Amino acid sequence: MFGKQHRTLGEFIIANQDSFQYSSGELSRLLNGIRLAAKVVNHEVNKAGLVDILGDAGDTNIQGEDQKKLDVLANEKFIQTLKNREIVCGIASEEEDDYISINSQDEKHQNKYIVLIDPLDGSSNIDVNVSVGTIFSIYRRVTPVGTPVTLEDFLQPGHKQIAAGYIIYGTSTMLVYTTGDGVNGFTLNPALGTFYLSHPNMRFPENGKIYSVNEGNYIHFPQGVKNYIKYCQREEGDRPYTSRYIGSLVSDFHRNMIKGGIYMYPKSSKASNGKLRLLYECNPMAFLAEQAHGKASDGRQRIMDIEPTELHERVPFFCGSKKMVEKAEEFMN
Ligand code: P6P
Repeated sequence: MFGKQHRTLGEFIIANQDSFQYSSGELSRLLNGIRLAAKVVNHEVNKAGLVDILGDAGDTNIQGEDQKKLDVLANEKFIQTLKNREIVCGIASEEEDDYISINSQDEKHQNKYIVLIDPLDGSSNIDVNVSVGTIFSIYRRVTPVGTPVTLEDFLQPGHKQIAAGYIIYGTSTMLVYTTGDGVNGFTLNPALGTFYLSHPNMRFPENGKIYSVNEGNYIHFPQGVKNYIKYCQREEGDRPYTSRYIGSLVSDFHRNMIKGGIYMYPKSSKASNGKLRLLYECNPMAFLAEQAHGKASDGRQRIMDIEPTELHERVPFFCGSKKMVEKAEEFMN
């Protein structure tokens, strides 16, 4: 085990920046900014359990500071890090009604990237000590460099992404991302504050035996979704499958990518477009899924082909092992 020296995230980013068609070092600086913010949020998430010391959200902690909800804090940390490092020209976040335009004071730093983030997905799980995650999606701006960003820069289809990834604050903290050349996973060594390449070239098994859906919504699902769920439960061939649903997209996705499986958040009579957000949940996870030889659709079309119309629009989401997503699509069409 002392033979192969695992590469650190920093070394990996530098080693791969030359192979990246837009390589100008700016994307590396952007990914390094995300790496730093991930460590800061990881620190906050991991001490969240000390409520009596930290004080619950809305209270003041023993230092007399206003205790922030962790998703608000995570949002502030990512935005602050990306602003301070003058790396991007715009940010959109689940926690912000509108996008944030960052006009560089220094004309040589006319940044060309924008970032969309879900700073702390699954944050309702924090109070019960279940893993949560951060999801990020990176595009090149489409409006002229040097001018303030517009909504058009954010409403790009997912296939225009140049990078995407997530941080999972679980039993260990991992950063998993792609720049379009496969998916690689890095595990944080908290003692050193360094991410090491632990899961090179991650791939969804083509098929799997795990399905992830909130079955509490079963009676509200379209008939095709109900039929697929009953298909998963029938004793035939390689079925019944196992049902695993954590309530954190990043955790369910991560487990399914390693073991094989499908994650579903369908539309229902309660939510006509489902719950998940296209721009900063479904598109980045779809980019990762396809780069890991999996599939991501809204039940009919490829997620990354959807032309967005609103910053916070929701879409139905079926994502994971290719053959499982295809089987689910069969039942729905
Ligand atoms: P429900 C968390 O709020 C989230 O966006 C995903 O991380 C998770 O998979 C889903 O919603 C859980 O939603 O309605 O099943 O509780």
